[in-house]
Amino acid sequence: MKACFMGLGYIGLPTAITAAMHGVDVIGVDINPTVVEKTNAGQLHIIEPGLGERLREVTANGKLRASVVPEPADAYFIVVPTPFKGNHQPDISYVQAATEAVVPFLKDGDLYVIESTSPVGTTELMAELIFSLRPELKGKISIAYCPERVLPGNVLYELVHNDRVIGGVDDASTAKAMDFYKRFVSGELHATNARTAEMCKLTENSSRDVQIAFANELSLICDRAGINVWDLIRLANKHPRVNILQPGCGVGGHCIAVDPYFITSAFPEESKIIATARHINNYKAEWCAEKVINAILRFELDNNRKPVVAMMGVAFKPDIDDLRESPAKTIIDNVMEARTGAEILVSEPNVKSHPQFKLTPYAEAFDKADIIVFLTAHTPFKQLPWPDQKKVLDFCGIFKH
Ligand code: SAJ
Repeated sequence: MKACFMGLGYIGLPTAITAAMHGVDVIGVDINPTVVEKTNAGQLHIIEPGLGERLREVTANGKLRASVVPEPADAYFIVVPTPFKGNHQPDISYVQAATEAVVPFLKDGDLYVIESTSPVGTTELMAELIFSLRPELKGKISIAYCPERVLPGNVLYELVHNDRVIGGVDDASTAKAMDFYKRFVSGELHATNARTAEMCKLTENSSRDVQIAFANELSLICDRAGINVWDLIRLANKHPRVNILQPGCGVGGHCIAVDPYFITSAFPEESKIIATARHINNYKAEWCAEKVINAILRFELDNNRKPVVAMMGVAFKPDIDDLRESPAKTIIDNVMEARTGAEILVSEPNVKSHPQFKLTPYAEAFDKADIIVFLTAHTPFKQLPWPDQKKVLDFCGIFKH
């Protein structure tokens, strides 16, 4: 079995490596020559625990090679980004480009699978594209959708152990795709059709977005009502059928903050809760920035000088180095743009440098600042003492009670 993975990013590379570890001959394709060079040299271009050793193994034993162009294979996997455009409309141009690149290689009996998060109907659309270019392949190849569900930081484990939902454009395609994933997935494989599988991925992340929005809405209400939201949620969760998530400074990353728009842009009339959740989670970052700006002005009025402010954490969630779509960054930007004259120190213990912000070691920022703003609940921040003499704005529950 030879498989061609189109896209060697956060999902494509670990999946390609996992398939190679399970005996598949893998050709990994990426349009970025640096990614290809590094991969062939056995060097990771992303950060993911345990993946470096596995990459070295499968490049050394020849099971995985990278290239900027596809090669003939038995199965093709589309694992490229699907961002959204300015108006929150999904951009499937990378999926289309990767599909067009493999079309000339497709032959009788091959499998074509999309893993990229995609709007409902994308797999059928790509099937139409393939058959418009290669009409003789109709009924001869298998076409399916199988979304990834892994959590960054635990990818190697989850790629193998998570259940997967697999939906073909027909039953034979579903069966053929399931046969492939059986090679390395020990979780259950659930058969469905392509549209349901596409919607399932969007539903999973939208569900989490809605639940986080509920927690964030509670945090706004509690702030007005003088109630500690962390205490409130802890107590409400003592009910056997209540399980509220944690509020934060917004929702970041490139999945939960993006995927719900794939539903709202296609079904605007029907997706009221999903759209409102997006709105609440985006608003939460603006609300946090307003709180910081107000605290700066209050400090100046009370002390007759401008404060030093520590912005603690830039990553989009705890203990990672990923800053994409981070609400913490939005908050820091908004506070800086307000030009209050306060000295703003930015700390992010998980990265060495930042293209926009000069980073200050977190212990130093904590000591120097008059106002401490916790944006990301990184573990080292939790060891810091409660600062009696300073104003603390804890948006992520470092000091929960
Ligand atoms: N967050 C909160 N409160 C919470 C939990 C999370 O504010 O109680 C925030 C985080 O701080 C972060 C954002 O939500 O800003 C997203 O973090 P996350 O840990 O919920 O999820 P991601 O984006 O790292 O990964 C998600 C996962 N999806 C689900 O849990 C339904 C993962 O399984 C998916 O594979 C991934 O999206 C993806 O690639 O789609």
